[in-house]
Amino acid sequence: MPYPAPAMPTKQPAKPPFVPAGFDPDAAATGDGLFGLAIGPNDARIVVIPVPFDATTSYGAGTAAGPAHVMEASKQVDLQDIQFGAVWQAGIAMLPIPKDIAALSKKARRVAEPIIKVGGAVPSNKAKAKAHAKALATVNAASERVHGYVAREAERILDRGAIPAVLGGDHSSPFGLIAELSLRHPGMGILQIDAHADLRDSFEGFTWSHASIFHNVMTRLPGVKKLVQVGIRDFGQREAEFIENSKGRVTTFFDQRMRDRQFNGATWSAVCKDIIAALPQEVYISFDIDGLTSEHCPQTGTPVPGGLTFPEVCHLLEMLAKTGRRVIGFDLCEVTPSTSGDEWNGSVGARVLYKLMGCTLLNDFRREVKKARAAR
Ligand SMILES: [Mn+2]
Repeated sequence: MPYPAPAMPTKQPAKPPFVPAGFDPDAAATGDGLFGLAIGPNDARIVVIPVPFDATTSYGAGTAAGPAHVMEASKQVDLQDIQFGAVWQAGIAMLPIPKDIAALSKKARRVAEPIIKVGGAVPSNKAKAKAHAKALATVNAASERVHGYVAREAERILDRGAIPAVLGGDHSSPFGLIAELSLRHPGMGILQIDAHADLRDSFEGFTWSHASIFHNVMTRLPGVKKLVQVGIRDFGQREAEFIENSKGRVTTFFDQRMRDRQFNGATWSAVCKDIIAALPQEVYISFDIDGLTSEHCPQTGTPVPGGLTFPEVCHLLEMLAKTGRRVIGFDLCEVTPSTSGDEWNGSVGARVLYKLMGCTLLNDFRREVKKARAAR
């Protein structure tokens, strides 16, 4: 192990922590913010941009409700973390869920549905083909509006010196954030945890499909040097070719191949070491909840057998933080409330979100301490 085993990390922040007067982290949540905290976005170290948008999900719509669902479930998460300590003390907040984006999602989805139904096939009838093209343009324009909203908010958060995150929404949600970060951190890498490669060159005609996010990222954002995919178990021929032809810019840890190594005696730690070694110093984490095994996300848009367990992901995140990698931002996407009204999907999502924050903040604090020491 390249790092010493951690002591119980009870005092994470080295800087004066944000602790509201009289706040008891062990009491039932009283604040109406994320994780029951009552801190505003202007004071938070991590600010979450909620994106209630899912115009193009192939089947099982509903991830537009993800931000509200995760927010609700987050109030039940206990705030002391065995791996990352008192993560909340750094200051965590989420922007209000934008009603206009939620309305736009509904509208775009209505327009997209007939196209999704026929798998994007262009009708042979001339008039119908024209309507089809018009519908595609409407949905693409809606997606671009979402990217604009996310990029603008990300810019504001970054200008303040805080760390931005996106809570989707479908997996197209974070494009504006990744774009903004790629301008400020050229050479950055992305750690993608996902069941799907998401490397399609548009899907069903939608330029900004959830299934195309990393095709768009890798072809449009030259500041992104590297994409490392983990848990992939659903991909097409052209996606495989894209990986092959990427000249090492995309490294994919296919779920089956990771398991094969473990079946032959490799430890999960050894696999994680290779995943992390493929990443540059500055890392963005893109977390599609369907990267986990499907019992963690029974309601997600496109569940696939296989996948990572929660402790495996936590181990990977802790190892990543302890190699000193800098996490510059992250997203969590595709969390979908169950139709029966139980909180399971949101509860898993909220816990993944807290771990992503812990992983991000661990080195953030160390850097702050270093900076403070250097200044003395
Ligand atoms: Mn995905």
